[in-house]
Amino acid sequence: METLKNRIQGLRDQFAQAAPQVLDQAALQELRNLYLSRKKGHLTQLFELMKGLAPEQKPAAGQEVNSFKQYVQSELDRLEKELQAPSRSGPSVDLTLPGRASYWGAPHPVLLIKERIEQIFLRMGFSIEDGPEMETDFYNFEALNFPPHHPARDDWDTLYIDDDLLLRTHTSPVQIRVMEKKKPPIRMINPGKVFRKETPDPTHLPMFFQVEGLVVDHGITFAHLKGTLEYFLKALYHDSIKIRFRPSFFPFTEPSAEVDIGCTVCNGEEDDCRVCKGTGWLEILGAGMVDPQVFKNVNIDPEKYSGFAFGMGVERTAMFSFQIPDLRYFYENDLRFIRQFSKK
Ligand code: 2NM
Repeated sequence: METLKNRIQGLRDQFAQAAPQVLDQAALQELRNLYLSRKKGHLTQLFELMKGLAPEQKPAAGQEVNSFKQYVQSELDRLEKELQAPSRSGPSVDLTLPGRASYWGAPHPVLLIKERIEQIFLRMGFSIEDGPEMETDFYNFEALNFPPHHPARDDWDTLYIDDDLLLRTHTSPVQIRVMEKKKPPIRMINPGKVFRKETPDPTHLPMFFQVEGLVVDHGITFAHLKGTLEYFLKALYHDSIKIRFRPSFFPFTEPSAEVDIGCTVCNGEEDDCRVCKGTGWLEILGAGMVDPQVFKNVNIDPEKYSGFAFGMGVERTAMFSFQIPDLRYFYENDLRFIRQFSKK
């Protein structure tokens, strides 16, 4: 009796060891034969052994052998079901491999600054507008008062798709599209990607983000332009930021100005500052009063309405906010760079 019990325990252990190795139908059949085959299966042998026992031992022995047979059968059924489940048909999983660390992304610094700019103008009641990145010559140049072959076009290195289609060199075409559709008052910003035929270097990229803005209403003056941009720059940097307006030229505005802020790195105190080159000033915005010809091009009467427009490069602005020395870092997609600009 004891030998029988020991034998069963041994077989049970062997079975428990063999079961996890069963990965296909052939192995399952082999295991089934080993235990249940009528001729030489372990269970057949156990029943043979029982025959030699004293009659009074047989009932207890029968119980032992039968319960082991039930165990074997139910385990074989379970293995059969597992083999049919799809998870077993793919590559098996090696649970001893080290885990793969998941990595966290972070908001891109250009988008962080773009959103900050948007929030400030939303608070002033501006709307956010959008338009196509591929434009016609009319929207990108002609409506903005660049006549065909005019030398002013030479300042914009343009990526042409064919004679008429091009990748927009500024987001101003969005303003033309809005002015064509909507009557003033207009108070809008139009953030987006722009494209120029440039070789990347620390201060140039062939693709970058702009935020431009436009206000059109009765009686808009240069004072509105100045007040709006001063409010904006103080909100973006800080209340005591130095601001200066310099006369400039754009084909679509008259008069035009370039707007500088006091250097965010040296505050005008270092002669060899590599950001402001010792000038103490950083050029951050272009702006001006919308040229009457632009209004005529979109059927707005310049005798009744006036307006101002402005534009800035987002990467440039982010460069000054975060003190990044080279624009190319923004698009190398190095997570060690990108993670530095937000808390998460
Ligand atoms: C700038 C600077 C100055 C501008 C003007 C216009 C429009 F459509 F109203 F004529 N759009 N954008 C403008 C003016 C853009 O970016 C440096």
